[in-house]
Amino acid sequence: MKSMVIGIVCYPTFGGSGVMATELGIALAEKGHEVHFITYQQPVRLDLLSHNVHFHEVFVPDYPLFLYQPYELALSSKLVDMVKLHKIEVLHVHYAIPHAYAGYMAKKMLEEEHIYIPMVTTLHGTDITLVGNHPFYKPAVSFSINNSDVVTSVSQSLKEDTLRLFDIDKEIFVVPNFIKVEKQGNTYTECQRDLMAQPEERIITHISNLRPVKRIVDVIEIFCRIQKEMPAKLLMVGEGPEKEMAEEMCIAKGIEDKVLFLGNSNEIDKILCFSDLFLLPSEKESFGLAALEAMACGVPVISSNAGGLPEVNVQGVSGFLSAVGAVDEMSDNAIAILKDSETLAKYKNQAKEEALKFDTKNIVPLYEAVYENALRVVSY
Ligand code: GMT
Repeated sequence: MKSMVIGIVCYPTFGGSGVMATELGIALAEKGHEVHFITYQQPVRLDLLSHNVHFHEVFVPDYPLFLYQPYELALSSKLVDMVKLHKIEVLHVHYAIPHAYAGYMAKKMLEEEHIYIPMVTTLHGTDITLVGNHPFYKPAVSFSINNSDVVTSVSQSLKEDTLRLFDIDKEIFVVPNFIKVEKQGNTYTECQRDLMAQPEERIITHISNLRPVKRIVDVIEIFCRIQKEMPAKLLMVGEGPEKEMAEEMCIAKGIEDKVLFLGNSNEIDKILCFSDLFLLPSEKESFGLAALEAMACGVPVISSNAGGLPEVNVQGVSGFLSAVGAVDEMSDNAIAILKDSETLAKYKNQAKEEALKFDTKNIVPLYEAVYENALRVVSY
Protein backbone atom coordinates (compact mmCIF):
# COMPACT_ATOMS: atom_id res chain seq x y z
CA MET A 1 0.00 0.00 0.00
CA LYS A 2 1.19 3.51 -0.84
CA SER A 3 2.09 5.51 2.27
CA MET A 4 -0.09 8.53 3.03
CA VAL A 5 0.28 11.81 4.87
CA ILE A 6 -2.48 11.82 7.47
CA GLY A 7 -3.63 14.65 9.75
CA ILE A 8 -5.28 13.52 13.00
CA VAL A 9 -7.46 15.82 15.09
CA CYS A 10 -8.52 14.60 18.54
CA TYR A 11 -8.95 15.48 22.18
CA PRO A 12 -5.46 15.00 23.63
CA THR A 13 -6.73 13.95 27.07
CA PHE A 14 -7.17 10.64 28.94
CA GLY A 15 -10.61 9.97 27.35
CA GLY A 16 -11.03 6.92 25.14
CA SER A 17 -11.40 8.89 21.90
CA GLY A 18 -8.06 10.65 22.41
CA VAL A 19 -6.34 7.42 23.45
CA MET A 20 -7.72 5.63 20.38
CA ALA A 21 -6.74 8.42 17.99
CA THR A 22 -3.23 8.44 19.43
CA GLU A 23 -2.81 4.67 19.20
CA LEU A 24 -4.09 4.82 15.62
CA GLY A 25 -1.56 7.52 14.70
CA ILE A 26 1.28 5.52 16.26
CA ALA A 27 0.20 2.33 14.48
CA LEU A 28 -0.10 4.15 11.13
CA ALA A 29 3.36 5.66 11.57
CA GLU A 30 4.77 2.21 12.33
CA LYS A 31 3.32 1.10 8.99
CA GLY A 32 5.22 3.87 7.19
CA HIS A 33 2.59 6.60 6.95
CA GLU A 34 3.44 10.17 7.96
CA VAL A 35 1.16 11.27 10.79
CA HIS A 36 0.47 14.82 11.99
CA PHE A 37 -1.46 15.31 15.25
CA ILE A 38 -3.13 18.71 15.30
CA THR A 39 -4.60 19.57 18.67
CA TYR A 40 -4.27 21.94 21.66
CA GLN A 41 -1.68 19.89 23.52
CA GLN A 42 0.47 16.85 22.90
CA PRO A 43 -1.80 13.79 23.35
CA VAL A 44 -1.17 12.15 26.74
CA ARG A 45 -0.36 8.75 25.28
CA LEU A 46 1.97 10.19 22.65
CA ASP A 47 5.38 10.06 24.26
CA LEU A 48 7.37 9.47 21.11
CA LEU A 49 7.69 11.97 18.28
CA SER A 50 9.70 10.77 15.28
CA HIS A 51 10.24 11.54 11.63
CA ASN A 52 6.88 9.83 11.03
CA VAL A 53 4.93 11.28 13.98
CA HIS A 54 4.53 15.04 14.38
CA PHE A 55 2.58 17.23 16.75
CA HIS A 56 1.30 20.72 15.92
CA GLU A 57 -0.19 22.74 18.74
CA VAL A 58 -3.36 24.74 18.12
CA PHE A 59 -2.86 28.00 19.93
CA VAL A 60 -5.86 30.18 20.72
CA PRO A 61 -4.68 33.76 21.20
CA ASP A 62 -6.22 35.49 24.19
CA TYR A 63 -8.15 38.53 23.07
CA PRO A 64 -10.16 40.67 25.53
CA LEU A 65 -13.09 41.04 23.15
CA PHE A 66 -13.74 37.29 23.16
CA LEU A 67 -15.76 36.16 26.14
CA TYR A 68 -15.12 32.57 24.92
CA GLN A 69 -11.94 31.76 23.07
CA PRO A 70 -12.82 30.54 19.53
CA TYR A 71 -11.10 27.13 19.42
CA GLU A 72 -12.87 25.97 16.22
CA LEU A 73 -11.64 29.08 14.41
CA ALA A 74 -8.06 28.54 15.60
CA LEU A 75 -8.24 24.83 14.74
CA SER A 76 -9.60 25.36 11.23
CA SER A 77 -6.93 27.99 10.48
CA LYS A 78 -4.22 25.70 11.84
CA LEU A 79 -5.55 22.84 9.72
CA VAL A 80 -5.36 24.96 6.57
CA ASP A 81 -1.75 25.94 7.35
CA MET A 82 -0.66 22.39 8.24
CA VAL A 83 -2.33 20.78 5.20
CA LYS A 84 -0.49 23.22 2.94
CA LEU A 85 2.85 23.04 4.76
CA HIS A 86 3.04 19.26 5.17
CA LYS A 87 1.03 18.28 2.10
CA ILE A 88 -1.43 16.36 4.26
CA GLU A 89 -3.58 14.14 2.04
CA VAL A 90 -6.33 12.97 4.43
CA LEU A 91 -7.80 14.57 7.55
CA HIS A 92 -9.07 12.19 10.19
CA VAL A 93 -11.10 13.93 12.87
CA HIS A 94 -12.15 12.13 16.03
CA TYR A 95 -15.33 13.45 17.59
CA ALA A 96 -17.97 15.29 15.57
CA ILE A 97 -17.96 18.49 17.57
CA PRO A 98 -16.10 20.66 17.23
CA HIS A 99 -13.54 18.70 15.18
CA ALA A 100 -15.61 17.71 12.14
CA TYR A 101 -17.17 21.17 12.21
CA ALA A 102 -13.73 22.85 12.14
CA GLY A 103 -12.45 20.31 9.61
CA TYR A 104 -15.28 21.17 7.23
CA MET A 105 -14.40 24.87 7.41
CA ALA A 106 -10.75 24.04 6.72
CA LYS A 107 -11.79 21.95 3.69
CA LYS A 108 -13.83 24.84 2.32
CA MET A 109 -11.00 27.35 2.85
CA LEU A 110 -8.58 24.99 1.08
CA GLU A 111 -10.98 24.54 -1.82
CA GLU A 112 -10.69 28.28 -2.49
CA GLU A 113 -7.04 27.54 -3.23
CA HIS A 114 -7.94 24.46 -5.32
CA ILE A 115 -6.69 22.04 -2.65
CA TYR A 116 -9.14 19.18 -2.18
CA ILE A 117 -8.69 17.11 0.95
CA PRO A 118 -11.04 14.39 2.19
CA MET A 119 -12.24 14.40 5.79
CA VAL A 120 -12.91 11.18 7.66
CA THR A 121 -14.96 11.61 10.83
CA THR A 122 -14.95 8.96 13.57
CA LEU A 123 -17.82 9.03 16.03
CA HIS A 124 -16.83 7.88 19.50
CA GLY A 125 -20.00 7.98 21.52
CA THR A 126 -20.23 10.88 23.88
CA ASP A 127 -20.29 13.18 20.83
CA ILE A 128 -23.53 11.43 19.86
CA THR A 129 -25.21 10.05 22.96
CA LEU A 130 -24.37 12.74 25.51
CA VAL A 131 -23.03 16.07 24.26
CA GLY A 132 -24.11 15.81 20.65
CA ASN A 133 -27.63 14.80 21.45
CA HIS A 134 -28.23 18.04 23.30
CA PRO A 135 -30.85 19.89 21.20
CA PHE A 136 -28.56 22.91 21.14
CA TYR A 137 -25.80 21.03 19.27
CA LYS A 138 -28.00 18.80 17.09
CA PRO A 139 -27.90 20.88 13.88
CA ALA A 140 -24.11 21.25 14.10
CA VAL A 141 -23.63 17.51 14.69
CA SER A 142 -25.93 16.48 11.81
CA PHE A 143 -24.25 18.99 9.51
CA SER A 144 -20.75 17.84 10.46
CA ILE A 145 -21.57 14.18 9.89
CA ASN A 146 -23.41 14.72 6.61
CA ASN A 147 -20.59 16.87 5.27
CA SER A 148 -17.78 14.46 6.12
CA ASP A 149 -16.45 12.47 3.17
CA VAL A 150 -16.43 9.20 5.11
CA VAL A 151 -17.96 8.54 8.53
CA THR A 152 -16.99 5.71 10.86
CA SER A 153 -18.34 4.70 14.26
CA VAL A 154 -16.62 2.56 16.86
CA SER A 155 -19.49 0.08 17.22
CA GLN A 156 -22.65 -1.12 15.53
CA SER A 157 -24.60 0.14 18.53
CA LEU A 158 -23.22 3.67 18.10
CA LYS A 159 -24.05 3.56 14.40
CA GLU A 160 -27.66 2.68 15.24
CA ASP A 161 -27.85 5.42 17.90
CA THR A 162 -26.51 7.98 15.44
CA LEU A 163 -29.03 7.04 12.75
CA ARG A 164 -31.85 7.09 15.33
CA LEU A 165 -30.94 10.41 16.95
CA PHE A 166 -29.86 12.51 13.95
CA ASP A 167 -30.97 13.12 10.37
CA ILE A 168 -28.12 11.35 8.65
CA ASP A 169 -27.91 10.81 4.91
CA LYS A 170 -24.39 9.41 4.99
CA GLU A 171 -23.34 5.79 5.19
CA ILE A 172 -21.64 4.99 8.49
CA PHE A 173 -18.91 2.32 8.48
CA VAL A 174 -18.24 0.46 11.72
CA VAL A 175 -14.53 0.28 12.55
CA PRO A 176 -14.12 -0.97 16.11
CA ASN A 177 -11.54 0.26 18.57
CA PHE A 178 -8.38 -1.82 18.76
CA ILE A 179 -5.46 -2.71 20.97
CA LYS A 180 -1.97 -4.10 20.56
CA VAL A 181 -2.57 -7.34 22.41
CA GLU A 182 1.04 -8.56 22.40
CA LYS A 183 2.27 -5.27 23.85
CA GLN A 184 -0.46 -5.12 26.48
CA GLY A 185 0.27 -7.66 29.17
CA ASN A 186 3.72 -8.59 27.93
CA THR A 187 5.55 -5.47 29.01
CA TYR A 188 5.74 -6.39 32.68
CA THR A 189 7.12 -9.82 33.37
CA GLU A 190 6.90 -9.17 37.07
CA CYS A 191 3.68 -7.52 38.02
CA GLN A 192 4.65 -6.13 41.42
CA ARG A 193 1.14 -6.84 42.68
CA ASP A 194 2.52 -6.80 46.23
CA LEU A 195 2.71 -3.00 45.91
CA MET A 196 -1.08 -2.97 45.94
CA ALA A 197 -2.36 -5.96 47.87
CA GLN A 198 -1.60 -8.98 50.02
CA PRO A 199 -1.03 -12.26 48.12
CA GLU A 200 -4.41 -13.65 49.24
CA GLU A 201 -6.35 -10.54 48.17
CA ARG A 202 -8.14 -10.33 44.80
CA ILE A 203 -7.52 -7.05 42.95
CA ILE A 204 -10.58 -5.44 41.36
CA THR A 205 -10.05 -2.44 39.07
CA HIS A 206 -12.15 0.34 37.60
CA ILE A 207 -10.73 2.89 35.15
CA SER A 208 -12.69 5.86 33.85
CA ASN A 209 -13.12 9.60 33.99
CA LEU A 210 -15.37 9.06 37.04
CA ARG A 211 -18.36 10.80 35.48
CA PRO A 212 -21.99 9.99 36.45
CA VAL A 213 -22.40 7.94 33.24
CA LYS A 214 -19.87 5.43 34.64
CA ARG A 215 -22.12 4.65 37.65
CA ILE A 216 -19.36 4.86 40.23
CA VAL A 217 -21.86 4.07 43.00
CA ASP A 218 -22.46 0.67 41.37
CA VAL A 219 -18.70 0.04 41.19
CA ILE A 220 -18.41 0.57 44.94
CA GLU A 221 -21.59 -1.40 45.73
CA ILE A 222 -20.29 -4.38 43.72
CA PHE A 223 -16.90 -4.22 45.40
CA CYS A 224 -18.55 -3.95 48.80
CA ARG A 225 -20.37 -7.25 48.19
CA ILE A 226 -17.23 -8.96 46.81
CA GLN A 227 -15.08 -8.06 49.80
CA LYS A 228 -17.66 -9.59 52.15
CA GLU A 229 -17.01 -12.95 50.47
CA MET A 230 -13.22 -12.84 50.03
CA PRO A 231 -10.21 -10.63 50.82
CA ALA A 232 -10.04 -7.96 48.09
CA LYS A 233 -8.80 -4.52 47.11
CA LEU A 234 -10.41 -2.04 44.71
CA LEU A 235 -8.21 0.17 42.52
CA MET A 236 -10.01 3.26 41.24
CA VAL A 237 -8.05 4.83 38.37
CA GLY A 238 -8.92 8.22 36.88
CA GLU A 239 -10.06 11.66 37.90
CA GLY A 240 -13.53 13.11 37.61
CA PRO A 241 -16.55 14.71 39.24
CA GLU A 242 -17.71 11.60 41.13
CA LYS A 243 -14.39 11.04 42.93
CA GLU A 244 -15.21 12.92 46.12
CA MET A 245 -18.60 11.26 46.44
CA ALA A 246 -16.92 7.87 45.89
CA GLU A 247 -14.34 8.54 48.60
CA GLU A 248 -17.09 9.54 51.02
CA MET A 249 -19.12 6.47 50.13
CA CYS A 250 -16.14 4.21 50.91
CA ILE A 251 -15.76 5.85 54.32
CA ALA A 252 -19.48 5.52 55.02
CA LYS A 253 -19.31 1.80 54.19
CA GLY A 254 -16.14 1.31 56.26
CA ILE A 255 -14.12 0.04 53.28
CA GLU A 256 -11.81 3.04 52.84
CA ASP A 257 -8.69 0.99 53.68
CA LYS A 258 -9.57 -1.46 50.88
CA VAL A 259 -10.06 1.12 48.11
CA LEU A 260 -7.14 2.94 46.50
CA PHE A 261 -7.80 6.03 44.40
CA LEU A 262 -4.84 6.23 42.03
CA GLY A 263 -5.79 9.28 39.91
CA ASN A 264 -5.01 9.53 36.21
CA SER A 265 -2.30 7.15 35.13
CA ASN A 266 -0.04 6.55 32.17
CA GLU A 267 0.70 3.07 33.51
CA ILE A 268 -2.61 1.43 32.73
CA ASP A 269 -1.00 -1.77 31.49
CA LYS A 270 1.03 -2.06 34.70
CA ILE A 271 -2.12 -1.66 36.82
CA LEU A 272 -4.06 -4.14 34.69
CA CYS A 273 -1.17 -6.57 34.86
CA PHE A 274 -1.90 -7.25 38.53
CA SER A 275 -5.70 -6.93 38.31
CA ASP A 276 -7.99 -9.94 38.65
CA LEU A 277 -11.28 -8.37 37.56
CA PHE A 278 -12.43 -5.20 35.79
CA LEU A 279 -15.73 -3.43 36.59
CA LEU A 280 -17.56 -1.28 34.01
CA PRO A 281 -21.23 -0.96 34.98
CA SER A 282 -21.78 2.16 32.78
CA GLU A 283 -25.13 3.73 31.96
CA LYS A 284 -23.91 4.34 28.39
CA GLU A 285 -20.81 3.10 26.60
CA SER A 286 -20.43 3.23 22.84
CA PHE A 287 -17.64 0.65 22.91
CA GLY A 288 -15.80 0.43 26.24
CA LEU A 289 -12.14 0.74 25.32
CA ALA A 290 -11.23 0.39 29.01
CA ALA A 291 -12.86 -3.05 29.03
CA LEU A 292 -10.89 -4.07 25.93
CA GLU A 293 -7.64 -2.84 27.51
CA ALA A 294 -8.43 -5.00 30.54
CA MET A 295 -9.22 -8.06 28.41
CA ALA A 296 -5.98 -7.63 26.45
CA CYS A 297 -4.13 -7.89 29.77
CA GLY A 298 -6.06 -11.06 30.60
CA VAL A 299 -8.48 -9.40 33.01
CA PRO A 300 -12.11 -10.61 32.84
CA VAL A 301 -14.84 -7.94 32.78
CA ILE A 302 -18.06 -7.51 34.70
CA SER A 303 -20.01 -4.85 32.81
CA SER A 304 -23.44 -3.55 32.05
CA ASN A 305 -24.95 -4.44 28.68
CA ALA A 306 -25.21 -0.78 27.63
CA GLY A 307 -24.44 0.39 24.08
CA GLY A 308 -21.54 -1.38 22.39
CA LEU A 309 -20.37 -3.34 25.45
CA PRO A 310 -21.93 -6.62 24.20
CA GLU A 311 -19.81 -6.25 21.05
CA VAL A 312 -16.66 -6.32 23.22
CA ASN A 313 -17.35 -8.30 26.40
CA VAL A 314 -18.70 -11.73 25.52
CA GLN A 315 -21.20 -13.19 27.97
CA GLY A 316 -19.77 -16.14 29.90
CA VAL A 317 -16.47 -15.98 28.00
CA SER A 318 -14.52 -12.78 28.68
CA GLY A 319 -16.77 -12.00 31.65
CA PHE A 320 -20.45 -11.27 32.24
CA LEU A 321 -22.94 -8.54 31.31
CA SER A 322 -26.07 -7.45 33.18
CA ALA A 323 -28.74 -4.80 32.82
CA VAL A 324 -27.67 -1.32 33.91
CA GLY A 325 -28.01 -1.07 37.70
CA ALA A 326 -28.29 -4.85 38.31
CA VAL A 327 -25.74 -4.65 41.10
CA ASP A 328 -26.70 -7.94 42.79
CA GLU A 329 -26.34 -9.95 39.59
CA MET A 330 -23.03 -8.21 38.75
CA SER A 331 -21.71 -9.00 42.24
CA ASP A 332 -22.77 -12.66 42.02
CA ASN A 333 -21.04 -13.00 38.64
CA ALA A 334 -17.91 -11.31 39.96
CA ILE A 335 -17.78 -13.67 42.94
CA ALA A 336 -18.31 -16.67 40.64
CA ILE A 337 -15.28 -15.66 38.55
CA LEU A 338 -13.08 -14.89 41.54
CA LYS A 339 -14.08 -17.77 43.80
CA ASP A 340 -11.17 -20.09 42.98
CA SER A 341 -7.88 -19.80 41.15
CA GLU A 342 -8.80 -22.36 38.51
CA THR A 343 -11.98 -20.56 37.46
CA LEU A 344 -10.21 -17.19 37.53
CA ALA A 345 -7.38 -18.52 35.33
CA LYS A 346 -9.96 -19.85 32.84
CA TYR A 347 -11.68 -16.45 32.51
CA LYS A 348 -8.34 -14.64 32.31
CA ASN A 349 -7.30 -16.77 29.33
CA GLN A 350 -10.67 -16.39 27.66
CA ALA A 351 -10.62 -12.60 28.11
CA LYS A 352 -7.26 -12.34 26.41
CA GLU A 353 -8.38 -14.66 23.62
CA GLU A 354 -11.46 -12.47 22.94
CA ALA A 355 -9.31 -9.31 22.87
CA LEU A 356 -7.33 -10.77 19.96
CA LYS A 357 -10.30 -10.07 17.65
CA PHE A 358 -9.58 -6.38 18.18
CA ASP A 359 -5.84 -6.60 17.70
CA THR A 360 -4.21 -3.62 15.99
CA LYS A 361 -3.16 -5.73 13.03
CA ASN A 362 -6.78 -6.63 12.27
CA ILE A 363 -8.28 -3.15 12.61
CA VAL A 364 -5.69 -0.61 11.37
CA PRO A 365 -5.95 -1.94 7.78
CA LEU A 366 -9.67 -1.09 7.92
CA TYR A 367 -8.77 2.56 8.58
CA GLU A 368 -6.24 2.48 5.73
CA ALA A 369 -9.03 1.23 3.46
CA VAL A 370 -11.28 4.03 4.73
CA TYR A 371 -8.62 6.61 3.82
CA GLU A 372 -8.23 5.16 0.34
CA ASN A 373 -11.98 5.25 -0.07
CA ALA A 374 -12.03 8.89 1.10
CA LEU A 375 -9.29 9.82 -1.34
CA ARG A 376 -11.35 8.26 -4.13
CA VAL A 377 -14.45 10.25 -3.03
CA VAL A 378 -12.73 13.65 -3.40
CA SER A 379 -10.96 12.78 -6.63
CA TYR A 380 -14.29 12.38 -8.43
O1 GMT B 1 -16.11 7.25 28.19
C1 GMT B 1 -15.87 8.43 28.21
O2 GMT B 1 -16.48 9.20 28.92
C2 GMT B 1 -14.80 9.01 27.30
C3 GMT B 1 -15.29 8.93 25.89
C4 GMT B 1 -14.52 9.86 24.96
O3 GMT B 1 -15.22 10.62 24.31
O4 GMT B 1 -13.31 9.80 24.86
O5 GMT B 1 -15.22 7.60 25.44
C5 GMT B 1 -16.01 7.26 24.33
O6 GMT B 1 -15.12 6.86 23.29
C6 GMT B 1 -14.35 5.69 23.59
C7 GMT B 1 -13.38 5.43 22.43
O7 GMT B 1 -14.06 5.16 21.24
C8 GMT B 1 -15.30 4.50 23.83
O8 GMT B 1 -14.56 3.33 24.13
C9 GMT B 1 -16.21 4.84 25.02
O9 GMT B 1 -17.13 3.77 25.19
C10 GMT B 1 -16.97 6.12 24.72
N1 GMT B 1 -17.72 6.53 25.93
C11 GMT B 1 -19.06 6.53 25.97
O10 GMT B 1 -19.76 6.21 25.03
C12 GMT B 1 -19.66 6.97 27.26
